[in-house]
Amino acid sequence: MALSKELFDAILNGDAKRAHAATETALAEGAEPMQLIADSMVPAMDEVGKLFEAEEYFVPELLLAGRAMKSAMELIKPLLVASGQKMAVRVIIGTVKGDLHDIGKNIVASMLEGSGFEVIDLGADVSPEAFVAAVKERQPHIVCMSALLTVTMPAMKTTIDALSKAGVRTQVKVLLGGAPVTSQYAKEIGADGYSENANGAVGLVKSLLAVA
Ligand code: B12
Repeated sequence: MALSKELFDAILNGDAKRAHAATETALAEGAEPMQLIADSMVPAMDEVGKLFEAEEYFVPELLLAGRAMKSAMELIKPLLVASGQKMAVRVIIGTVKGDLHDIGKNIVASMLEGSGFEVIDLGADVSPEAFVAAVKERQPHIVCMSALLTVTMPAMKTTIDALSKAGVRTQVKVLLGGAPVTSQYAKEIGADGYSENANGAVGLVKSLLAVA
């Protein structure tokens, strides 16, 4: 049973308690954590986005849906993380400056952790300077950036430029993601890779670093 209609409805209606309970039930019934994300949670957020575009939902509804998504992730994240064995690969991840969307970034972070990578999550609204400081201090192999707004996408380029200026760009591979980002854009601004989802992010890290 992949799709939990109850979880989908709970997120769509911004009901965090119901989302938590629906997740518990679905997991107890044997649903795979990743499939719950792909078949119930992400489609629910897509629907929320459509309702926002149609001006049936407004920012408060987006916030409530985001909270419902997070309360479901509280149960799912430990399961994703537990499935991995630690590898000597360090990843820094953050949502770029000016952008507060962190749900997708959090899923990517959990999936990477679940695949055994060490993940340092800088949070949302991360300035280029903060990315540079973290790279210097933590010496990661990979830097992942997320952006959900077309107006914050340029901060990805500013961050890559800041990494170059600080002399650390060649030490790391830079991966991009987030709904408005494309592989074309990633190429244009000099990133090393792009993926449209969290599974792809794991594959990209593995292929870029040639780990099994
Ligand atoms: C929830 C939400 C919010 C919440 C965010 C809560 C939170 N903590 O994240 C709140 C209410 C804060 C919010 C605010 C705003 N939002 Co908003 N929001 C959304 C909504 C409905 C869902 C986003 C989401 O979580 N999707 C689910 C996740 C799982 O998907 P995802 O983020 O795309 O991530 C996946 C992939 O992209 C990928 N990925 C993501 N990051 C990365 C990184 C890497 C490295 C890789 C490889 C992959 C990867 O993997 C993820 C998992 O598969 C979207 C609509 C939509 N359908 O996307 C609008 C949307 C993004 N918001 C929008 C807007 C306009 C705003 C506001 C400007 C509204 C306002 N007037 O105030 C503000 C901006 C605030 C700010 N400065 O950031 C627009 C953006 C339009 C645009 N193109 O620029 C959208 C598209 C809605 C719309 N249709 O108009 N929002």
